[in-house]
Amino acid sequence: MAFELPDLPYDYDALAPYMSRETLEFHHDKHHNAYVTKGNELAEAAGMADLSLEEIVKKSYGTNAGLFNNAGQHYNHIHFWKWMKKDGGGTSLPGALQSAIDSDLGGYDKFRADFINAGMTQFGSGWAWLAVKDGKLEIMKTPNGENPLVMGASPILGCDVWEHSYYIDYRNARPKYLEAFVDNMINWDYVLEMYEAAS
Ligand code: MN3
Repeated sequence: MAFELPDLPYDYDALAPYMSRETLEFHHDKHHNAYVTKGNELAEAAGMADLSLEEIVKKSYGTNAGLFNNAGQHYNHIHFWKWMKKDGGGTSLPGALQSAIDSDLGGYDKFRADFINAGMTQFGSGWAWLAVKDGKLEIMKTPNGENPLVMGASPILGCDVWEHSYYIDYRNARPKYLEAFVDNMINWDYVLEMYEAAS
């Protein structure tokens, strides 16, 4: 199944001032689009074009770095756009997620600190994650295009910490971007949807 660039689920101005139109135009229209184009070429060349995206991500991991990087980033960005919304973030979590964060991660404040810290300490490009592994929530971080799927876990929330995600709006201040992501942009309803699908 060929990769396709999805439309953003909101207007390009929707996330301002936390994430600008300019960032979304470059990040979605240029960066994500490049993963789609290159991923399709490489999936075709590898004879994997008929597999699902998740199958391609898992099958190419460790065996076809070029395909994996592009397919992984396509998967990550499809969800990344939906993990954000206008007036998102903050502490009003759906009940099921609040309970799981309380029991598995020591409560919201600890989740917030640990998630931001995962993003801050990912050296170079990569992602900070909230994932379900063996029925429990875990905070993870990965380099480049990797994600929890290749660690036997299901991602339910991810924050892109490649510089292309924040350099226009925050320059080098990655912690400020991570704080804005958690406090003002997370779409907890979509996190809940992925949590329920993973549980
Ligand atoms: Mn990106």
